[in-house]
Amino acid sequence: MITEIQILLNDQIKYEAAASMQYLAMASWADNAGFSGVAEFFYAQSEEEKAHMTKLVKFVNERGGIVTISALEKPVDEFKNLNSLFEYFLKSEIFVTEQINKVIYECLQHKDYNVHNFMQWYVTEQLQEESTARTLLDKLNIIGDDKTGHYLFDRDIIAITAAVE
Ligand code: OFO
Repeated sequence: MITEIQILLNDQIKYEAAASMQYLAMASWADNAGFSGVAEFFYAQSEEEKAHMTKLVKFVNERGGIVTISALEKPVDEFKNLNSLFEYFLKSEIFVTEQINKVIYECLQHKDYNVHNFMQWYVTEQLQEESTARTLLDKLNIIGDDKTGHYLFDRDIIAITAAVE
């Protein structure tokens, strides 16, 4: 495996792991704040990111590359309210998309069409996750500070998410 690509894929493994831990922290925040629907949403997101990480680890190993598991920074675990929680979600997803674009760019530079092809799955996934994050944030912006609105958002988040996907 081309060294530059291997470095980027190992970075990506770290970003997916960091996203998993970040969403776990967000799930826990929501759980504590009494938003059980939002908590379930982020527990599930955390599991998804872990699966994305493992998929990359397996791919690098299958291709004869060397996987490096990096230490992670402590995730952000304090949020002012639901809006700031979902703003952070969107910000995290945008960051991951940018990193995936870097991998894709590098694959094209090195004509590594195998990794390029593998990464298309992540491109599609990011598109969907960013769209989910934007839809949920739009809804929260409409709700504003209304407590009843937050209650209903928490109750309906799984249904809203299913509608986006
Ligand atoms: Fe790994 O899917 Fe988003 O970040």
